[in-house]
Amino acid sequence: MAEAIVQEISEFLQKGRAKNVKTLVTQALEAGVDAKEILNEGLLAGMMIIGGKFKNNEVFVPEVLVAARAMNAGISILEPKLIEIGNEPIGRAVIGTVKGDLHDIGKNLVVMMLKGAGFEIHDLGVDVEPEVFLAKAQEFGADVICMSALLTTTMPNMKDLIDLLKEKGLRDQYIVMIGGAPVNESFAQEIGADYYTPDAASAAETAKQAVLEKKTS
Ligand code: B1M
Repeated sequence: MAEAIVQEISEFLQKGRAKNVKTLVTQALEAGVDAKEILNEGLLAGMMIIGGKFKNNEVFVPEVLVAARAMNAGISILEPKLIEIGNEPIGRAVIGTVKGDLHDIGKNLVVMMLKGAGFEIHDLGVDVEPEVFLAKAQEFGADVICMSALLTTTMPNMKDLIDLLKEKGLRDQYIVMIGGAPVNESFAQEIGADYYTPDAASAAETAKQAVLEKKTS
């Protein structure tokens, strides 16, 4: 039963049928299917298939866009199940997709997981300039700055924020975390980020640990 319904979710997502995805995700939750299974085996699996077809020119931007909308529709139903916030935030984080980059699905997942880990989040959206990351981090008293990038052409914009922090003498004030499909550990080291994590769940786990360590050091 669970396998059949998540498979159907994946198929409707690939067709960009947001309404069907919403209905099926709701039904799957009601039937007791685990929210993480719906996310990983249904929504993310469907998006991976679309990504592969996009790469091979079997589908084009409009198809990817409607699939992304269907993905976000499914995520909106799952969100309350994936988030269990405590009373006091364990830390504050600002997050955004870097300048020039409009991909936000992965970033939105990181937002969800950070909320679930007990963070107060200020989501700056997409196409965020380094100066805006810094201004908002200062305004909200952030402990962590999270940057996401999905394009090899926008990855270098992550370094611009780190350089800006150094220039202003503020580098030690913030934990800087980066992620996104083209990003990796060696890139993080090269640009001087504090942490790279490959997925949303490990981003939340790492952020929590890093903030607790900083507060007790
Ligand atoms: Co775009 N796109 N896209 N796209 N798109 C990619 C990224 C691409 C790899 C497709 C491909 O060629 N196979 C390719 C990039 C190639 C490259 O740079 N090497 C690409 C391209 C080329 C483009 C355009 C240039 C296409 C065009 O216009 N000709 C254009 C650029 C627009 C722009 O940003 N300026 C473009 C546009 C779009 C759409 C708007 C149509 C749409 C985005 C819709 C949206 O986000 N609202 C879109 C999509 C959906 C994709 C693919 C198919 C899927 C991305 C996605 O959402 N994945 C993608 C192919 C792919 O990645 N397989 C592709 C699911 C998501 C959950 O994964 O974001 O990786 P991801 O997040 C993961 C981890 O990376 C991690 O956590 C998540 C999992 O838990 N993570 C973090 C993410 N951020 C993190 C931050 C962290 C830690 C972990 O710490 C802070």
